[in-house]
Amino acid sequence: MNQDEMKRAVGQAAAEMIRPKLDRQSIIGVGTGSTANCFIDALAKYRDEFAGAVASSEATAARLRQHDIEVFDLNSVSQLEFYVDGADEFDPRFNLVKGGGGALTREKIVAAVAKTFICIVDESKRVDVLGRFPLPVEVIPMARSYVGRQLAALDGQPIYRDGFVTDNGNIILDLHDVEIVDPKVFERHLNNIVGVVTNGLFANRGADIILMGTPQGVETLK
Ligand code: ABF
Repeated sequence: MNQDEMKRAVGQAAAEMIRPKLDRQSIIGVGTGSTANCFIDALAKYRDEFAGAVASSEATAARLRQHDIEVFDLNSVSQLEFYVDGADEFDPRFNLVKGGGGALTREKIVAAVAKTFICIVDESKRVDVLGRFPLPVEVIPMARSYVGRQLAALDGQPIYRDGFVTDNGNIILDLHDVEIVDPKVFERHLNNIVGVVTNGLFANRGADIILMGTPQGVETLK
């Protein structure tokens, strides 16, 4: 399988994994990105078997609606059994870097509500230590320079994602060249910088299950 086929395979595998647990009241948390899109396309085949979805971005909401899947406001939902989303990197402890697509804040909120986070990736996303992929940090626009200086003091190189505005009206600083040896501590540390809305480390709430596409097929990591 090539990379696109691996993405389609893990999207299909995630839909098949959750399908037996769905009923007409079920609402599913759905992530953002090309792999999550494959999940949406696979899920659409079963759209009469569940109530709808909560989307982690405007782009995902649009794709769900194209498939006639109802999109719910998270505030109207008290429980999500599953959140299915991709990632930019994962490590052996299921810590993740996410947010390459800029949807990290809503992704983190939906993941927080879900009981089970199923992460769908191809094997290129696997690393021993997080940090090869630049770590996205969503920042309130007026704090951009201040947060940039704070991030630079951590040894990394923050780079402003020029021209990009998040669904929440904020900007992104991508932190390059950091080796994240203790993801849980680093995630909390970044959250404590005033002006930071969210960072792309999903360590304190990492994945529960990883479906990893390989050329030979889908591996389930638990
Ligand atoms: C989302 O999509 C993100 O958190 C991550 O940045 C990205 C992965 O994209 P893709 O599946 O296109 O590689 O899940």
